[in-house]
Amino acid sequence: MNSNSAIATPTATPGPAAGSWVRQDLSGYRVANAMVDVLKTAGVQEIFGQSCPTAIFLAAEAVGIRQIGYRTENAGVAMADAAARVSRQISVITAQNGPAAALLVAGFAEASKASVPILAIVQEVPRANADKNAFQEIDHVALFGACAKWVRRIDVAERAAEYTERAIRIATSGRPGPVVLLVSPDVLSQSCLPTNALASQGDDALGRFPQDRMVPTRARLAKLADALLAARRPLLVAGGGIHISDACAPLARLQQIAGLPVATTNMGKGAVDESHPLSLGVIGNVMGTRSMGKHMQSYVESADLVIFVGTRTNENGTASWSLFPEGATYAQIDIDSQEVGRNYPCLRLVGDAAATLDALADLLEGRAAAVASARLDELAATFERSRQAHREELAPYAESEATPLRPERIMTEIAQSDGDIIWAADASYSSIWLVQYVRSLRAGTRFITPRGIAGLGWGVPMAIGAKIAQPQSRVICLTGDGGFAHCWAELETARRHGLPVTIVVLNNGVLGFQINAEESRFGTHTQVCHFGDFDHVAIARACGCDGMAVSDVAQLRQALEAAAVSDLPFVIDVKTDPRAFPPITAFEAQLQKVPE
Ligand SMILES: Cc1ncc(C[n+]2csc(CCOP(=O)(O)OP(=O)(O)O)c2C)c(N)n1
Ligand SMILES: [Mg+2]
Repeated sequence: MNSNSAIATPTATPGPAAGSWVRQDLSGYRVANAMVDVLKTAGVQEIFGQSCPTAIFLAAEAVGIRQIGYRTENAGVAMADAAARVSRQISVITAQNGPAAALLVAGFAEASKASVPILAIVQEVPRANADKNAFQEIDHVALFGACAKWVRRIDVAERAAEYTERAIRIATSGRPGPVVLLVSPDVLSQSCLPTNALASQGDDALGRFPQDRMVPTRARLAKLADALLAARRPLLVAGGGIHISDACAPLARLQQIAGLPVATTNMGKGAVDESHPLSLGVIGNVMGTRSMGKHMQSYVESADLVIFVGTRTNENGTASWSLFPEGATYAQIDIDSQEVGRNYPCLRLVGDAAATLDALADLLEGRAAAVASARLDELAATFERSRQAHREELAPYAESEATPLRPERIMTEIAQSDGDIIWAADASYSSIWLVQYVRSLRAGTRFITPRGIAGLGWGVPMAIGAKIAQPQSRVICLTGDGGFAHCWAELETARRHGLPVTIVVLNNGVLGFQINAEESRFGTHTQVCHFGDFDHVAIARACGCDGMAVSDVAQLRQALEAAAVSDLPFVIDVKTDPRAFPPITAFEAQLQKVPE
């Protein structure tokens, strides 16, 4: 044996591993087909992607699943998130291994906190190259560990369909959340046998959520029903879980039967008709000057029974856990047993919000009429006085003609938009202006905001995702100028896919929240909080969209009318007062400091 032949033995050779650029044969039925067939059965109509893993998209196009080609992965995942929230159907996104996968992380964190089911199919490096510093190789399992509900790699071709179905079931059952399937191109192009079509019936069909609707025990429900009858000042706090569970109708029913005052969190906005005499509006850390919450605060602070439904009882929703009275009795309805009792010792009701509220309403039906009408008699007039006081306090701002325009006035104008509207907003002040000053006049109105983790730049892609899920609705999105800059590129995505959303940019020339947060903590702010002059309409036009720059009320009205009939995405760039900030209670002291 000479020395060369020893070197040539396969085990000793470090030379080219198979995989990366090997020509792949996709004829016949392959793993990609098996996975896509499960998606099709799960009702998936579009996949958010950038053509990778290619085998998935070739298989998807063959069965009529369209691809929405995002410009950036982080925007793509926000689109997928909003599409799932609006359609109550799992969304699917794909990404290449490495840097592309990493850009899904923030969006997955949002979806985890907001309980939104998304399936990410992430390309893995070829199996033969794993752990050799293959191109763009990172540890995806560790990467998604903190933000996904479940992560698995598909290694065996015959089990690809099974894993895909399981991923969808896990994402949509219990507390919904995002999941990841890792699969390499070599596995995707392996041959396999078609599996039998999966059962798909009714509202438990694969891909829909909530997958299962559990209810607490009768004893626990009866205990809460009794507490509700006995309470003098009950309060139900509705979180985003009401929308996830499709529980608006059961909530309205319970409110009617029990004469129950209902407030919402930012995420729960739209859960109730805010013109209902027992609706308190949005509460939490936004109960300062000119908020409805300020005028409802005395009721909240004197509640003797607080029922949380589908809310994380997080910092903002509870004003840093200071808002609700210590002496009150608490009950919490949530699908996630780990959320129940997290921050408030309570009567535990682990179950689906819609099914549990319905079961509660059933128990109270016929028993609560006297209590309900007494409460209505006592509280409706009090709440109406609070609303009146709020209207009077807000009017000078909501009706102001001053320029640069006050955001409250901008809200007055956009709230006049008619028709079936899905509202969307970016993080920062935009979502607060929106939920504070555009009223929900129908239980179930959607206000799509990234308040899971409040990432900047989600608003516009969320609007695009909402429009994809419900093209017959008008979508109006509010965003700050800072947040808009995170995602301009997706205007082109919206135009390319024929998605005429209206985007209102609050152009205050500053990172507004950042300034107020720094002023609050340090009495000063740093130099990068101010932008130079900027032309957002030019950006819109460059992307093939339309737009108008606006600096007064008359122009704003014209722009809103033009946007309503435009068949292009339309950007309204509104010069806005940089001194204005929404009623975040913690910023109250700055009202005196900065004269308006
Ligand atoms: C991805 C991300 N980066 C940074 C932040 C921190 N942040 C929160 S609000 C804000 C300022 C936002 O400015 P703009 O979008 O112009 O809205 P404005 O507050 O001026 O209305 C910043 C930097 C964040 N929440 N998310
Ligand atoms: Mg700004």
